[in-house]
Amino acid sequence: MALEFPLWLRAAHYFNLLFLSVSLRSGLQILAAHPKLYWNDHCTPGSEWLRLTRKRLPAHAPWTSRDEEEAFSPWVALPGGRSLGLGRHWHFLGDLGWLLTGISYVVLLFATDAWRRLVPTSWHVLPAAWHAAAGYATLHLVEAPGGYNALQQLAYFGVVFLLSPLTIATGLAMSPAISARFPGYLRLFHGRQAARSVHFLCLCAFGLFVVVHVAMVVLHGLARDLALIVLGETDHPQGGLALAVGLLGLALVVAFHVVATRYSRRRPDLVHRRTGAVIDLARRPLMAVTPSRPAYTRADVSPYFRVNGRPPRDPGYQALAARGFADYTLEIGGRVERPLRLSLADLRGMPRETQISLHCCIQGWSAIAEWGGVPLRHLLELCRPLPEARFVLLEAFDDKSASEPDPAGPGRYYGTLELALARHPRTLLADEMNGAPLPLAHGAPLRVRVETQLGFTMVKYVRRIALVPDYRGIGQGRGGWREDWQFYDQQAPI
Ligand SMILES: Nc1nc2c(c(=O)[nH]1)N[C@H]1C(S)=C(S)[C@@H](COP(=O)(O)O)O[C@H]1N2
Ligand SMILES: [Mo]
Repeated sequence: MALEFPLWLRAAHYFNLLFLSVSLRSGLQILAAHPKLYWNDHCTPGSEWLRLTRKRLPAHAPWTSRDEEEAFSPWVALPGGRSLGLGRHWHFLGDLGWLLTGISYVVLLFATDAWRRLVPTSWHVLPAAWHAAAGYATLHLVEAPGGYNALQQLAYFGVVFLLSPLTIATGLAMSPAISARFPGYLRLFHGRQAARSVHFLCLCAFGLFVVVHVAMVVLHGLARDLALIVLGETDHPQGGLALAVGLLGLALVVAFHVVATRYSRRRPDLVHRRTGAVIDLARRPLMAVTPSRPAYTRADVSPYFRVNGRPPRDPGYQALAARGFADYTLEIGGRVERPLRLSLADLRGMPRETQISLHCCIQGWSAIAEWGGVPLRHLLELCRPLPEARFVLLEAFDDKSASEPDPAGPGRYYGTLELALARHPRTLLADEMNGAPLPLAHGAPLRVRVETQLGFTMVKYVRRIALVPDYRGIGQGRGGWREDWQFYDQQAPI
C-alpha cells in the first residue's frame, strides 16, 4: 500500500506549522523579559543555569527586574523589542490554535486507522529504530515503503504523545492561578522555575525536531515528500504542482509573521485589543479560581526577593517615609456609602492575616515570602461599596517617569482589581513582609497581595483606594499602569 495522507492530516500539518512557529517566536519574546533560567523558585541572582543576556547587574546600586529585561530582534522574537505584553498575546493565540489543531488531529488519528502509522505496536520498533539510526549515522537513507521507518515512527510518536503533552503541562504550571489552586501540581514539576526550564527545553526540542524533519525531507526527496504532504499521494507524479502549492503555503505563513510583527509594532493597542478578545475566552474561567491553603512554610522563604518598581521620588512620600509613615493616611473613597480615612495604627488594630506564597512576576522570575496585613474585604465591609462599584482602583505614590531611569511611560502607577478578587479572604493590604514592617523596596507602607494573579497587579506604595464602576475612563483605559504602557492585561491569572 502506498503512503497516503488524507486531507485532514495535511491540513493539520499546515496549521501546526503556522501555530507552532507563532508560539516559538513569541515564546522567545517572553523569555527575553527575564532571559535567565533556574531550577529553584527563589531565582537567586547567580543561580541561573542558563543566561541569554550579557547585562551585568550593578553590585552597589539598586536594580530592578525591569533592568534585566532584554530586547530580542524582531527577526527572532514576535514582535521583538521589549514587548512582553504583546509577545504573551501571540503566544497564547498560537497555543490555542496549536491545541485545537492537535486535539482535532489526535481525534481523527484514532477515528480512522491512521494511528497505526504513528503508534508503535511492538517492541521490535526499538531494535529497528537502532538499526535505522545506525543507517543514518553511516549516511545511508532508510526507506520504509508504504510507511515510516522505525526511527521516524518513534520521533513522530514522541513529538505527538510525549513532547506536546509535556509542553502543555509545564505551560499550565506557570499560571499563578493554577499553581495557587493546585500547589501539588506545581510540586510535580519541582516548582515553577523547573517547569519554566522544562518548557524552554521543550521549545528547543520542537526547534530541533523541525530542523531534522526538514533536513530528512530534503534528503529523502523533497519533490516526493512535498507531493505527499501537499496533494496527499505520489501515485500521479505532479511534482511541479506540489512544489508550487507547497511554496505558496510557506509564503502565507511567512506573510502572517511579517504582518503580525509589523502590525504589533505599529499599532500595539489595536493588536492587544483584538488578540485579547480571543484569549479572554480561555482566560476568563481562571479569574474565578481562588487559592487553596498556603502551600509554603517559613523554611521555604526566599533568601533574596527581587524588586520591580523603584520607591517613589515624590517629596510628600519621602517626608512620610522619613517619619516612619506615622502621618500616613489611607483614603478609601469613590463609589462607597462610607468614605474612610485610616492611619497605619488603625489598620494594625483590624483583623489580620498572614500567608506564605509564591510571587510570580509576569517577566518570569518568582520568589517566596510571608506577607501580613488586613484582608481587603474587611475594608470593603467597612466602606460599603455602592451597587454600581465593580472594581477596586489602587493608586500608588510612584510616578514612573520620575522613579525609573528607563520608564515605559509617564504617570503614577495604579492598578484595578475586580470586586470578587478583592473580596477573597487571601487578598491582603500587606504592611508586613517576613515578620518585619514592609521594606521600602517592597512597597512601604502598604502593598496589595493577590496570590492567584501575576505580580504587576499587586500595587505597592498604596496612596489611595477608590471604588469605581469601570476603568475605561482612567489613564489609557486598560486597567492599570503596566496595562496602559506595557500592554499587560487587567486579568492576570496566566
Ligand atoms: N507602585 C508600584 N507597584 C508595583 C510595581 C511598580 O512598579 N510600582 N511593580 C509591580 C510588579 S511588575 C511586580 S512583579 C511587583 C514586584 O514586587 P516587589 O518589588 O516587592 O518584588 O510589584 C508590582 N507592584
Ligand atoms: Mo512584574
